[in-house]
Formats: sequence, C-alpha cells, structure tokens
Amino acid sequence: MDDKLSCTSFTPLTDNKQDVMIKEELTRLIDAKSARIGVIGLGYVGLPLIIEFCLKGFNAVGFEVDENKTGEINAGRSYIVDVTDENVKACVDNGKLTATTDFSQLEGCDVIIICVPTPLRKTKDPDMSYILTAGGEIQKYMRRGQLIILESTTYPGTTDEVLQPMFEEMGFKLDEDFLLAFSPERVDPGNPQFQTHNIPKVVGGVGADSTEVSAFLYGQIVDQVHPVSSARVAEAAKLWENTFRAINIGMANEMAKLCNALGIDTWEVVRAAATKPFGFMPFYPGPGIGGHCIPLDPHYLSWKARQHGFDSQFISLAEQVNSTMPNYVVELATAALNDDRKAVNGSKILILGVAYKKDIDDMRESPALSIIDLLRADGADVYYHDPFVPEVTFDHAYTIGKGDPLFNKELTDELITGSDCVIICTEHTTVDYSRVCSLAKLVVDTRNALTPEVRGGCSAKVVRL
Ligand code: SAJ
Repeated sequence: MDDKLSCTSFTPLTDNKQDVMIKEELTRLIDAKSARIGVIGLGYVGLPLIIEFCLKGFNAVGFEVDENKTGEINAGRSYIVDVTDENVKACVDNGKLTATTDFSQLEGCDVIIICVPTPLRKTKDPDMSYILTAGGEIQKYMRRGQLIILESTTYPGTTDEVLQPMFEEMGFKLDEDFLLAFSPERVDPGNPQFQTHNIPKVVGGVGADSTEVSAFLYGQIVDQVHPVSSARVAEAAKLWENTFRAINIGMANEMAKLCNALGIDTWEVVRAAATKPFGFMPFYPGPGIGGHCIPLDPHYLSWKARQHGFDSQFISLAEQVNSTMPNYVVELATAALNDDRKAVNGSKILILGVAYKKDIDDMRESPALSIIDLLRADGADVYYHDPFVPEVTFDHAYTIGKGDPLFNKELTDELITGSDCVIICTEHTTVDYSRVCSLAKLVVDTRNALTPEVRGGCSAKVVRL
C-alpha cells in the first residue's frame, strides 16, 4: 500500500476502510448530511453554492486566496449580489460555514468543488492557471474517499485529461480512492427568477460512480439534476449553451448592418420575427458583447477543436462580427457628425452607460471600453455617465489604448447640451431617455433605448443600430 494511503493523519472512512467502497461511504455521508463540503473559490459561483449547502444543513469550508473575502464571510457579510448578509451570517453563526485561506483544511473535506476563474490569455487561448493551482492544492492534502468536482467553465477533456492525472500521480485510483466529476455553473448574477436552487444542474462523472454520487450530492440542493454519461459531455454542454448565444448575437449584429443598408428598422424586424411561436428565439443587436462568459467561453471550444485539427468557423465568424461592433458604432457616430459638418476630432462625445449590460456595474469585456478607445484615437473628447460605474480604467488587456482613467459624470443638462454626440452603449433603466433626447443634438442608440414616442417627440437627430 502506498504510504500516502496508509498515513494515519488521514480521516479514515471507517475502521475497515479498505473494504468500504467510497461510492457507498460518500453516499451515506451525503444522505446523512455529514459530508463536509469544501468549495474552492468564493466568487459569484462559489459563494451562492456554498450557502445553498449550508442552508440545507451541510458543514462547509470555503477556500479563498483573498483574505478580504474570507474576512467578510466570517464576519457574516456578503459581497455577492445574489447572496444576502443574513444568509451568510446565519450560516456562520450556526457553525455550518467557515471561510479560510488555509488550504490544508481540504484534507477534512469529503467533497471538494472547484469554482475558480477560467479567463483567456491575451492570445485568446484558455488560461488554465487557476484550475491548475486549485488542483495543486488538492494534491497536497488529498486523502482517500474524496469526491472532487470542477464547476469552472472549460474545454471538454479538462476534468479527465488535466485533473484526473494530477490526482492519480499522488497514488490514488479513480473509483477506488476518489471520485471525479464536472458540473457546469449556470449562475446568472442578479437574475430574480433563476437562482442556484432552481437552475437545472448538469453533472457528468469520470466514470459511472462519480456521476451517480455527484448527482446525489447536487440533488440535496437543486430541484433538478441532469446526469450525463461523462465529464466531457457536461463540459461540452456548457460551452454549447454560451457559444449558441455568441453566434446568435453575432447574427443579430450582422442583421443590424444589413437592415441599416436596406433602410429598415432592425428592431422592428426582430420583433416581427419573434412573433413566430416556435423555431425562433430573439437576439438583439448591440455595441458588442461583454461579460465574463459569452465573449470567452466559445474560445475554449474553438481552442479544443483546433487541437483536433478542426476549425470552428461559426465561432470565429461570430467573434469577427461581434468584436467589430464597436468599430461599426464609431462609424455610425462619425458619419452622423460628418452630416453636420463636424469631425470626430475635437468633438465632445458623451457615452451613456458603460457596463457590459443594463442595470449592473460589471465592466468586464464591456464594448464601451473599445468604443471610448476608438473615439479617443480619433481625437474626440470622450466622457461618460453610468450610475453603476464610478470609474473606468484602461489598463485592460483588450483595450486598444492606455488612456487616462475616466470618472462618472453627473448627467446634468449642461453635460448633454454641451455634447456633440451622445452614444447610448448600455440602456440602464435609471436614465430618463426622453430628457436626454430633448437636450441632445445627436444620439446614437445602440440598444433601442429610445421608444418611438421619445424619438418622435425630440429635437435630437437619432441614429440607431
Ligand atoms: N447581448 C447582445 N444581444 C443579445 C443578448 C446579449 O448584444 O441579444 C450582449 C449583452 O449586452 C452582453 C453580452 O451580450 O454584453 C452577454 O450578455 P448575456 O445576456 O449573455 O449575459 P451574461 O454575459 O451575463 O451571460 C450569462 C450567461 N450565464 C452563464 O454562463 C451561467 C448566459 O449563459 C446566460 O444566458 C445569460 O447570463 C443570461 O441569459 O442572462
């Protein structure tokens, strides 16, 4: 017996641990709610997840590298929009939840769920560093009898090609000593209708035992579990979900360019198409795609496809259309200013809404950043108003320039009347667009924020996507 398996410091499953199948033992622990849950990464995925387990009676340990986050949680406070302070406090006060930066506590966990970021490198290739770091921490403290689940969005094959060998090289055997699965996160921050408990959970194990026990685990906290035959199927399902969105948003953006060329209103066209009660799902044009999922996830799929000598044309075409929408928006503004015999160079341009989608403060991959970059490069004096975003910096990998930071400006009458052009990049519902339209000279509306009544009743020249 490898000495790692016989070390007395491990928490033995039972006295005659070698005879007990870990599948049965883990099922028993989960059923009795005495399985100790570990969650690595307490962000918008990990924190809601660990709270669900604690609220259902499990003891759980949250693992973070950021001691500010562990401090907040242990003080009974939440920093995630969908998790209330009272739920965090209740779980901490009743001893169900602790948060720590001490990863050695992984040894005491029967279940370990990895919820770390999976960003892209500058080359748009997968950045697996967070998953590898988490896997390395698990390696250090791994013991017999643990179920390990990856939730971070990644390419098909990650769980069995990357994580499984990491654990087996420690002398542990799949199914005999540990179980391993993938279950995609489907958290939609701020969605009032769908939260962790009522979003169907896909789960696929590396082997049948892992699928069965993982499905049983998630069945403790979510209404519907959808087991699949492998971790790869679960990894691929997640990427299909979000690639589906990226491609269809790309189609909507291409339709916008075509409708503009045809002189018809894109939004009227898509509203008409959406009356079809089957076989159609409306997507809408916009200034480009932002966020932590849709711009990134398809690249994980196309990267893996290329490893197999396959070039995903849909993904690359959607990326090409979506990533050039900021340029298209700037072309619309430039042409409209030109009609008034104004150059972009020296024009005062107000960007209305910079977050990547309405009524949130998230700036990740926001197309507004590219639009500001491009306008600045053409010599415009650019400023913004976004009630959710106090400051915008330009040290992101994806922005073209390295311009000075911008700060949210109050939407005064003078700010609007003093602007040569107002570009609505994000249609926050807190903004009074009829007021904007009554005061502005020129409005470029990339989000259909201006209703027909507002457009008909205002003096501003309005250009729409
Ligand atoms: N967008 C468009 N046109 C559309 C829809 C979106 O231009 O018709 C833009 C948005 O403005 C945004 C970007 O695309 O910049 C992404 O928008 P999104 O609605 O997909 O929102 P996300 O990024 O928050 O996506 C998340 C995803 N959730 C998970 O991955 C768990 C996605 O799968 C969800 O479908 C989406 O939320 C949602 O429906 O809210």
